[in-house]
Amino acid sequence: TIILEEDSQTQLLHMLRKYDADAGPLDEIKTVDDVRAEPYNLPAQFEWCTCDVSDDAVMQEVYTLLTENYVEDDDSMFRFDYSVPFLRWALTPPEYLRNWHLGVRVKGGGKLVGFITGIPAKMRVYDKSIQMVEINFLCVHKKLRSKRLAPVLIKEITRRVNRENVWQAVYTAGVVLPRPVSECRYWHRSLNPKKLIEVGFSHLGQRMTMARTIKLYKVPDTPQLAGMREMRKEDVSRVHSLVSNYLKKFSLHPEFTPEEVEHWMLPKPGVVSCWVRENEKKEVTDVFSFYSLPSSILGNPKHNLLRAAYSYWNVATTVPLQDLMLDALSVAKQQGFDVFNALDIMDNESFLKDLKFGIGDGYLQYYLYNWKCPKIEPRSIGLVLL
Ligand code: MYA
Ligand code: JJ1
Repeated sequence: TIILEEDSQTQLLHMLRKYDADAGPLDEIKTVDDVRAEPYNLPAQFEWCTCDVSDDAVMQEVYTLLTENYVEDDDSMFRFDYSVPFLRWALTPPEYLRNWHLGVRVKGGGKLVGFITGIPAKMRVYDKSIQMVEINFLCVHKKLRSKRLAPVLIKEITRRVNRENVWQAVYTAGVVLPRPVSECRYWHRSLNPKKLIEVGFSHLGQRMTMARTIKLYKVPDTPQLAGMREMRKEDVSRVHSLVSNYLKKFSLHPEFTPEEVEHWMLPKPGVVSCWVRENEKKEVTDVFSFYSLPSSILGNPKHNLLRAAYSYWNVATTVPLQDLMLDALSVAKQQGFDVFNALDIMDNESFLKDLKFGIGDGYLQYYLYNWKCPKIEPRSIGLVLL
């Protein structure tokens, strides 16, 4: 027990109240009945659709829209190429809503030209747990840009989410929009430097030859830590504890159920990899994971796909995080990835430089919708969106 003098007590109360006042919803409090029941109007040539992710033909249309029109780097050299199995995984966590997979088509069930998605997630922001939606995959066909279709997609997904009594959202974007909660940066670890240089993803360093560069980026062929193996179904409960306990120290983080950990972390070939470290007593003590998000290489005669692994949920309790992540690099290299990407969030700073990651030219801005709170440093972000 700490005993405080009266004016210290007053001061502390004042600080706590001020801290509390810095956090909360921005909009007036509404109920589901205050939210309009009908979809918003689209320009006359378009109609809304709910994209059924269990339908292969629909997924092929979503895949084509995104592969041809989704996020590119600043110099339009690369464009994200989310695979169909990846998109299915990303859109169907426990308790997902069909209704939150929103498309815009040319009237009469024509071509898919717009898309935005929401999935449910419980988020901790500082000292509050909030039921939120994670918004992702906002996309308008290149031929329909700057016609203000995006704001209509955002309004309609907001309506559909509000109708489920959810009033806060979290999302990320490469661009700066009103009020990021955090500004994070991408770092990249070359695994196949020759290809990365050939496609303009990276450049030969000064006073470096190709042979020296290849040697510089070599990683072990197999994990070096004792007891590393792929995560299995029976590890879910333990991995849930490890990840949940770890994430508590970050100001913004998801609060997973065991079912969500199973969904997001059990290995899915070509989608998500997850390895655990098991000790002699068969206890799981550490875990790393990464997901597969290739990019199309635009206009290169020799290569058309950049295979990128993205750092996901990693927890080290018995070894330095750096040693665990070296094993992640080895596994990614063995799986044929050209590059391993990570953000400067969570404890990633502790290994980025030593493991020869280099800073990228891309930023990732984190946003909260209808939630006011103090800014968060990248190292206090405990959230990775796909
Ligand atoms: S981030 C990934 C976004 N997608 C891409 O970057 C793919 C390539 N680009 C495109 O497909 C289009 O350029 C998009 C804009 C669709 C991005 N987030 O229709 P417009 C604003 C939010 O004429 P277009 C992700 O998926 C812009 O400032 N707003 O423009 C998370 C302007 O607004 P204002 C954006 O270029 C998405 C307006 O759109 C973004 O044809 C989170 C212009 O509209 C952006 N990334 O289409 C969405 N980019 O006039 C918000 C531009 O105000 C969710 N704009 O300046 C909010 C929470 C909703 C749920 C709430 C529930 C409670
Ligand atoms: O991949 C990215 N940048 C690369 C390629 C740059 C090509 C020219 N613009 C980059 N490469 C340098 C790596 C090098 C490796 C050896 C060591 C030194 C460094 O920097 C960037 C991220 O850095 N990616 C993008 O710009 C893609 C968009 C990112 C925003 C994502 C928004 C997601 C929204 C969905 O929620």
